Parts: sequence; structure tokens; C-alpha cells
Amino acid sequence: MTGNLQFEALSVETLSSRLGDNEALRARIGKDTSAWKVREVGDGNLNLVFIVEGASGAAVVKQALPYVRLVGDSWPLPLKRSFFEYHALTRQEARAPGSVPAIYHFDEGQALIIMEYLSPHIILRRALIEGRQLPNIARDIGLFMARTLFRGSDLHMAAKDRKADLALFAGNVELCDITENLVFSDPYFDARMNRHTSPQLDDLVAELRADRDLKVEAQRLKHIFAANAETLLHGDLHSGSIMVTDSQTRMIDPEFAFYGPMAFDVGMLLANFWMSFFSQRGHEQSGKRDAMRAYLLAVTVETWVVFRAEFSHLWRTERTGMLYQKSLFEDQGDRLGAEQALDHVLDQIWTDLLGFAGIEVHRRILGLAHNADFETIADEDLRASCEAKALKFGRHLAVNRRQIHSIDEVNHLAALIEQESSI
Ligand code: SR1
Ligand code: MG
Repeated sequence: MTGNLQFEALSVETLSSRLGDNEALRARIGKDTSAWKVREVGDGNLNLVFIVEGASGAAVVKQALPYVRLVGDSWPLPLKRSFFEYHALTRQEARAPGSVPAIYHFDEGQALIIMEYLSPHIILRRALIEGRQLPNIARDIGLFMARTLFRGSDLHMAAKDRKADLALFAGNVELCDITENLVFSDPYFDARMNRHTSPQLDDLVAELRADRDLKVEAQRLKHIFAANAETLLHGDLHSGSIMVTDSQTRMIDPEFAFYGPMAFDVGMLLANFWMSFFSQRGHEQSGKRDAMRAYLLAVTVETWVVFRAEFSHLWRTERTGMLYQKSLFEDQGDRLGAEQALDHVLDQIWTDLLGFAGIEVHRRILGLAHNADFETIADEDLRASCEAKALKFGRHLAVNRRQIHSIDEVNHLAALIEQESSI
């Protein structure tokens, strides 16, 4: 298959004949296409994902569709998101080696990426729902975020290279548009595709939509998201975009990549740990999840500690960009000045990430794209109780983020709200 043919979606039936002459795939899994076994495993909202197994190995073929899979062809979505995903993956591999799947082939015309089959990895969200405590995720994800966010910014890159990438990823308009609407606006009014656990949450939803302070903060955060083109973001760094074993962590699916605020990736990621925390009460059929709740809060602490430490290390050793030049600080013998500036940058990330985390929690409970942490709780009253606590927590983060100064303070609040009998 060449890049010049008209786009055509692959299927389990056609994949072997259409990709049978692809040298990258043949080299990886074996040349005998009659031995290839194909499964479609995509469970995300947008794309097709195939696992292809041959005589000597396996690979993943991911293909974008010209519409939103979750909704159908009534919501067209450009194929070029595959181009942005491919270019984001190559940059993430360069900036945080070993943190993303290896790429074997990219076909822009067919919007497909052939990449490493991660096995026995599973999606992090699923592992957390099962109550699995993974020892390395905080460290691995904290390092990934610090390295990609720092090294994709004007703190590190040559200005002309960053501006070229800023221009490249500025084309990812439609995926940004999804985030701009689904995350920052739709949860706060009666948007067409919204849904929530009803009638249990009806009163709380009405209260949040009438909450002026919350709406203003959501729009201030949207403003930061849209206007602060600070670094190359993953753009959709939730627990469904991370694959894990007990010892390995891989970030996948950066099709929402664009230049935005550092705090967005960190906030979205931490929000997903906090949502997992609030959902655990709904997964206690085969035993209490107290230890899992404690683990999840510890993961948020360690992720933030690792992020800060690695970001600070890079600040001191790789600050080669045009911002906060060493010529103004260290080269003048003013090491403390550089540390003062670092504190300001980290403080800003901290304050903003809390806001992004708060609204990420809201959109997963009130908007179109819910998450399995809550959705798999079959008892609707129990689910609503978990969701209501998470909504209350999210509102506090979004509105009061400037008055919150430590992750322990956030986790103390989470624990207090979680222990309330009902909301
Ligand atoms: C219509 S896409 C809905 C959501 O799925 C993706 O994973 C992103 O999180 C997006 O917001
Ligand atoms: Mg995705």
C-alpha cells in the first residue's frame, strides 16, 4: 500500500492483503501473510487499532478514521491527526527515550502507523479498576512529563526549532477544538452530547451549571490552554493513554499533541488518579479498597515529586533555550536568581495544573466522553455517589487553586470528601 492511494479504512478481512507487501511489517512479524492473524482491539473514542500476529512476531496497526468513532460519521474528523500523532511520538521518543512504543512505519495517505505491540501490557485505567498497585508508574510518568514538557519548550530548544514545531502542530485544529469544547465548555451548560448519571446527579449538575465562579475559572483555564503555547503537549494524557506491566510504563496515543501550557498534561494525568481514587468505592465487591485508595494518593504525591525533581534537574543542566538564559544568572555568579525563577515557573505549573485537573474530573462525569472508572460501576446509586464526591472535589480545585499550596493539602481534601457518607 502506498501513500498515494485514496484513503480506505482497513478491516480484519482486508489488512493482510493490503499490508502484505509492507516491508516494515514483514520484517517485524514474518513474510508469510497466510500465517498472519488479525484482531481489531480499538476501544478508544476515535480510531481503528489492529493487532497483527505473524510467524515471527506481532505489531500494532493504528488507523485514523475520517470521523469520530464514538459518535459515527455525523461527526467528521480529519485524518491528519495521524500525522500529528506520528510526529509527536518521534519527538517524545527523542526527549524521553523508551517511554513510547517503537514506530516501524507511517503512511500519511492511509493515516496509519505501524508500531510496537506492547505485551503483556494493559491499559493503566483497567489495571487501576482491577485494584492493581503498580510500583513504577509515578516515577515513569513523572519523568516522561518533565522530560517532554521541558525539552519541547523555549527553556531548552533553539527558538527557531520551537517556532517551526509550534507552526507544525498548530495545524491540529480539530483535535484542539474537541478539547476546547468537550473539556472546557460543554460540562457547564446543557450541551447536546452531554450525559450524566440521572436522576441521581440532576440537582448537583444544575448547581454546577449555575456556579458563576466555576464557569469563570473554567473559561480562564480555557484561555490559558488556548493562549499559552509553551511546549509540545501529549494533549490527552489520561490513564487510558498509558500501557503498563508491573515494571514498564509506555505512553500512547498523542494525537491531540499541540503547543500548550505545561500544566495541562500534568493536571489531566493527576485528575485521572484522583478519579480512580473516588471510583474505588464502586469496585469493592470482592474486598475493601482502602489500600488501593492510599496507594493512589501516594502515586499523586510521587508523580508530582518526581516531576518537580526532574524538571529542576533539567533546569540546572539543560537550560539552553532563550528563556531565563544562564548568561543572566549562573554566568553572572547568580545561581540563586536561577533558582528563584525556577520556583516561579514551578509555582505557575502547580496552580494551573490544579485547575486543569478540576475541570478534567468534571468533563468525565458531565460531558460526552466518560471514563470506565465510573462507568463500570453497575449500581447507579453507588456510581452517582462516587461521581458526586469527585465533582465536589473538582469544583474545589478549579475555583480555589490559588489558595492550595501542597499536594498533601489536595489529598487531605480528597480523603475528607471521599469519607463523607453521601452527597
Ligand atoms: C470525541 S473524542 C472524546 C475524547 O476522547 C479522547 O480520548 C479525548 O480525551 C477526547 O476528549
Ligand atoms: Mg486516545
